[in-house]
This record gives sequence, structure tokens and C-alpha cells, in this order.
Amino acid sequence: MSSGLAIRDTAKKAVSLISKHKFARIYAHYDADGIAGGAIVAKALLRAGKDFQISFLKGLNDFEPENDELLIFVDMGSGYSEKISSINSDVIILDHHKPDGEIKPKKTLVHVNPHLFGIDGTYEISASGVAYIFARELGDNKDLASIAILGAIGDKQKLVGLNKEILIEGIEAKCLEVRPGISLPSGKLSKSLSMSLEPYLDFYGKEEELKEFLRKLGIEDKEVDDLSLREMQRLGDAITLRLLKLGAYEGVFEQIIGKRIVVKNLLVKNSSSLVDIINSCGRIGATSTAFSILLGDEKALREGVEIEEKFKREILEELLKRRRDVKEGFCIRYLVMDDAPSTSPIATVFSRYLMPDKPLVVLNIKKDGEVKVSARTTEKLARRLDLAEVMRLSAIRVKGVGGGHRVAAGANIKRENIEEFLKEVDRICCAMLA
Ligand SMILES: [Mn+2]
Repeated sequence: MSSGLAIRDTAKKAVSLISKHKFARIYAHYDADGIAGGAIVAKALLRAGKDFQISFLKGLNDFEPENDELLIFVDMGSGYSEKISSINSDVIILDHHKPDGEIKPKKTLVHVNPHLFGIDGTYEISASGVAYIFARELGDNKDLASIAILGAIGDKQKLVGLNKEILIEGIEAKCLEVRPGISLPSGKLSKSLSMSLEPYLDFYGKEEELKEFLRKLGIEDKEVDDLSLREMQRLGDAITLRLLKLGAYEGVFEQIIGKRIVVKNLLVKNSSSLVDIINSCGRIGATSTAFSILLGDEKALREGVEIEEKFKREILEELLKRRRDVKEGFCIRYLVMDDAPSTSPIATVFSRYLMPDKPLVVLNIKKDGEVKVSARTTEKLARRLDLAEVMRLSAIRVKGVGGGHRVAAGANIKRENIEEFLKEVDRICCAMLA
């Protein structure tokens, strides 16, 4: 790798800290990036002859650390400086979330995060990419590049900067391939188009519209992965038109149209499908299924495919139902839901495909009165606005916690504070966008 020397040096320090331990406890975030990063660290440790235990967490708010061991945090940790400072063990953080303050470690800390080295952690490297950089320093692990790229796709990143370097290493190691085409999940064309969340094409529940689309397209309803290059091009043009009509954010086009990424050494070769499966498993709490799939477990894959189908249907139903519940603030839109299956995919689809002109804040009131907040915006708006800061500051105001990335952030607050929280979010967004 040519760039990112400083981050690689820090990864080397993480490797020398590992050498002092026989066992590590890994805590990884429960989304595709976190699970991919966790799988990379686990595989690299296995190959290095280290024992480990891995758990997947939604965050560190209720985290009670175990002492006297080595703890490795993946896709988490940077935004919890106080929590990490309270840990009485050696700690490695492999993360790309914005650091929320200085960590004052009790023992040895190695903090590997692109933000600390002036590298863009929102688009140019994800936690699984950071985990990959660490794994490369630990041993001959170039074949894990495909898993690293899955995490980047899961976090809607771009394949530029360090991501691009990882992609190239993966191509050289023959575990990755970039083919011309469109990034769509596997399956019959009609099903793929109506079930896809990335891109979201708004065909779900609209059979007639979909039929008409396919008729005009003049391509028979065959497997997406078997389409010829010419068919892919025609489909690409039609999808572009469809997205323009929906009012989708222009940044999605370059991510969807033109290429598809094949992860050659994993159980599912279509990267778009595999990311969906991993994400769906993570969201419903089947994290060990997702993890096992990345480790090559066929039985886990069969479970994962079923989970994905069910989860996506739920989300697609929610998207249809909730569209009219989205409310207008001054500078934001918001949606309050009661115990919905998941907020983040809903927030992502609305903010990227259906209403990209304002930041969107989705609140999900859990049965215990806790509210999980997901805020999303486009890269274009994020040039002027930092949702990680918006969430952090607004949450503090109501004694909650918040943080994340410029384009995708979250918070946890209490039900009784929703109104005050939203007011604060709207106020700060207006101030940043002014
Ligand atoms: Mn991530």
C-alpha cells in the first residue's frame, strides 16, 4: 500500500500488542461492516495461532468490560472515549467512527482510526478495511480483502483511497473481481428489481409497474447474474431513468451503475447479495449466522438466505406504509415509529432514494421507552453538515448519547425527550446549513 503509512504503522503496534497475549476478546458492531471486520480479525487471529472469543454489539452504552485480557473493538469504540478510558485491560480499537474525545487508557491502547491520520473514514475506508490493514500486518492475509470490501459496500462507501488499494490487492490475490454491469442482488430479474434496497427502485408492491418496465426493457426475466453485457447496459439505462424519476440522490448512480463486484472466495459471489444477507442477519440479531457465513459455513448460508428474504420483505412493507408518516421540520424531515423491525435501512432508503434534499431523522420507540435514532443525509449535504455532531450535541441536550459519521449517525434517547431532541436537531441542522 502506498498511502496510509501512518495508519499502517499504528496497525503494526496493534500486532505487537497482540504478541503479548494468547487470547483476545473481540467486540464488533452488528452491521455488515462490523461483522465483516470481526470476521477478518477472527480469521487473522486463528491463522496467527491466537485464541479469541467474539461478540457482536449494537453499541457500548451498556457495555461492562471484562478485565485483565486483551479487548479488540471493531467498528466501535472511537465514539466512546469515556467508556474505553474506564477499561482496565489492553485495548485495540479498529474503527472509522468519529472519535468523540481523548481516550485516557488505564493500560496499553492502540487506536487505529483513519480520522486520527487525516484519512476520510466516511468514504475511503471502513472498519473492515481498518481490520484488513491490521490483518495484513499480522500475516499473509491478502485473501481477506474480499471481506474488507463487503464492509465498505455495507457502509455505502466509495472504492477510492485506501478502499481502492484494498480492492487492487484483492484483485491481485484473485479473491475479488470488478466486472462491468450493475450492482444488483442475485435472483430472477423481476424479483431482484422489486426486492432490492440498494438500489431501491420502488417496484415492491407495484406488480403492474414492474411488468411494464420489463416489457419496455425487452429483456426476458432471467437470472441477473446471467445477463449479457448488452442487456446489463440496457438495464442500466432504464434503472438510471427510474432513479431520476424517483428523485434519487445523484451520488447513488456511480455506486450502482457501471460495475459489479464479485467476491470470488466467499460463499456468495455477488457482493450485493452477500452484503444484504450479512446485514439482514445482523439486524435481526442472527450475528453468529452472519459471522459463520463469512467463515464459509454452508448451513449458516441457507439460514441467512431465509432471514434475508423475510427481513427485506418487512423493510419493504415498512417503506410503503411509512412514507406518508414522514413529517417536515424546518431543515430536516423526521419519522417516529413504534417498535419497528429496524430504523437504519428505512432511514437509508428514504434519504438516498425518495427524499434526499433534507437530512432525515428516524426515531424508533422501543417497548421499554428507549428511543433508537438513525439520522441520514447525502454526501452533498454532508459537505455543509455533520450528522455525527448533530446527533452528539442534540443527544447531550437530553442526556442521551449520539455520534457516528457525517452522513450516517445515530443516538439513543428517552421517549419523553423526543420533542426537545427533534427541535434541537432541527435547530443545529439549520445552523450548519445556513
Ligand atoms: Mn462501519
